[in-house]
Amino acid sequence: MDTKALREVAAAAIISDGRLLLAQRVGPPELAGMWELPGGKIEPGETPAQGLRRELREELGVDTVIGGRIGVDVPLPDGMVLRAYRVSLRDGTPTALEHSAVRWVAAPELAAADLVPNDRAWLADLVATLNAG
Ligand code: DCM
Repeated sequence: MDTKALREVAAAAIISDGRLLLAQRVGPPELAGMWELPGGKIEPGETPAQGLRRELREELGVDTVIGGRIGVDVPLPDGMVLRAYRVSLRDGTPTALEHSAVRWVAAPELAAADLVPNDRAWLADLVATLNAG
């Protein structure tokens, strides 16, 4: 029997001045060029907030404050689960260190963006959050 806890992939809804940060994937080939909420796998021994802060430092070169959840849990293969968190910037300007580009989008551009399929599950919640701000 497999008693391992679900491995989590955490993704960041970084919102600033009414816009959301999107990052463009470099791979795998089926996702390359599509846009995602940046983040990554939480390592054993990390809380989701610790792991997500680490990933955002590595991927974007920024220091962040991790807030509450947004949107549904998205099941991934291999017993992993993808979860999104609200995030605010504490220091630094997001830079594409591991993506091909980053960009800030307001609600209309978000709705039209070529998002990775998993992240589309959060689209309505993200648009509502941007429109509320
Ligand atoms: N992933 C996703 N959406 C995100 C971040 C990650 O669908 N916003 C998926 C892609 C991979 C897995 O999570 O299947 C691990 O991410 P990565 O390849 O970036 O380590």
